[in-house]
Amino acid sequence: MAKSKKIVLVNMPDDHCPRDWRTPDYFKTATNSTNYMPLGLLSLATNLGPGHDTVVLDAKRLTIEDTLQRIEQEKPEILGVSANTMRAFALKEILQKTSAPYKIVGGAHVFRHAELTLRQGADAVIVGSLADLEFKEAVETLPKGIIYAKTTYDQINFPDRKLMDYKEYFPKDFVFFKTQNRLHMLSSIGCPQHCIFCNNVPAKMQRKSAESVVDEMQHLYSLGSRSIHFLDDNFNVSEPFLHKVMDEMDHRNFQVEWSGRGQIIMSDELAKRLSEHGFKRIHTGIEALDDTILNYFGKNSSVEKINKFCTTMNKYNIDVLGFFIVGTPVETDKYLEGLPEKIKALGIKHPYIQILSPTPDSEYYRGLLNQGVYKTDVWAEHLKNPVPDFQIPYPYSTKRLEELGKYVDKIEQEYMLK
Ligand code: B12
Repeated sequence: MAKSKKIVLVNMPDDHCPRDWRTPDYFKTATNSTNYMPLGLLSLATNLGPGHDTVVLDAKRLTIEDTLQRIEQEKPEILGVSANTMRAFALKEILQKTSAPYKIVGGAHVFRHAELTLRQGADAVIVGSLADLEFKEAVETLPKGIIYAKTTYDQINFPDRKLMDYKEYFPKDFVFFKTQNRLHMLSSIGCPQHCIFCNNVPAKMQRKSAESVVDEMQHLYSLGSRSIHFLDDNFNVSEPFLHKVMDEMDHRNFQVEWSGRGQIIMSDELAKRLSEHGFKRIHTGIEALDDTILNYFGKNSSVEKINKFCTTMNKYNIDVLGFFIVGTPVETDKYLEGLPEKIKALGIKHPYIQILSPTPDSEYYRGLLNQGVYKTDVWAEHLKNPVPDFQIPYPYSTKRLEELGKYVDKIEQEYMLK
């Protein structure tokens, strides 16, 4: 029998992360509203199984200093770090200021920055959308360098929420809507869309089996959750899949309130059945109500499709939380002026408006670089030598950024005070 090891699995603190102007101010104050459980770390811990002393440390709300201290207190033999590119400074600090003899990194960041992560102090990185089997193996063999993961959903168990104090994640503050003990899960990974502002990793779509999806829903229900959110990249790409999930719910006579993050294409038939199965809300990237802007984003969408979608959702009482993006070079003042009324006319209950931001590795950022708006690759420089509170210069005028900030807050407040 292999020797039991002390393992700490940690994600990235938000502390000193790059400033981005995407999130509306009022939303930032409601810190608990996006307090999701760290499913990647929980998945690794679940599939590692017993036999090791594993600690899952959710560092999102900690300072970097506190995170370093907590890691050091645990004295791990293996430190597993989950990283995304917007937290490059925290990642570098953790890699360089902790004393664990073996450090391994996974998550979205290493898809494109594996070598860099090794140079910054990792012993190994695992590249892949699911990496549970490779991690389990690495705990025994302590490999060095880059490992490409091939784990698939049918080889692993869903994350066991009981490995953490899950009640801590029941929402305490509510921004848009109130739910009872809402917890989240994923039924799939990947998205077939190629929107220019997204820095998603190039993942082939993978879905869990319908049985496993309902098993996970029932796991959350058994813990007291009465509202389950599917936080997939795009949960409703496959209608036959969702029908299978609902067949399984029927088969087990299982009912719960649920919601999902998906796209604006949905048949009347699916919407009707979802609504009959307790589905209450869809979170979806509408982005714009103008075909020129939608084309600019590379969205497979149009105002006509959005109208049809909203009509269907309203017909079946499914609330729409619509993400919008303003600040493209192709939008006009007239468009911005008319946008709030158009949102209302569509019956969109919760608009979430963000300002277009050149996130690292996105097509939008690369375009700005090619056009010479940025004279040097500012993200590459930051990732190489990350600094605290990094702020990428706004690609257009600062005055424009201020105007957009006021515009977004005004609309959001009107909606919030409603
Ligand atoms: C849910 C989610 C969130 C949630 C919850 C995060 C949490 N508590 O875990 C919230 C809303 C808080 C969030 C916040 C952010 N997110 Co987010 N998020 C996601 C989302 C949709 C799903 C992640 C997930 O749970 N997957 C399911 C689990 C089981 O898989 P996983 O986490 O990927 O983990 C597996 C593998 O990646 C790997 N792995 C992961 N970590 C590790 C560590 C080790 C040691 C090993 C070996 C393997 C390994 O093994 C895991 C198990 O198989 C992804 C999109 C996606 N499909 O990945 C974006 C995504 C990861 N997020 C992203 C971003 C940009 C952010 C923010 C920076 C946004 C912002 N501007 O603030 C913040 C960062 C917060 C932080 N402190 O780190 C980007 C990252 C892009 C990039 N290239 O780095 C993604 C890809 C979305 C996107 N398209 O832009 N996010």
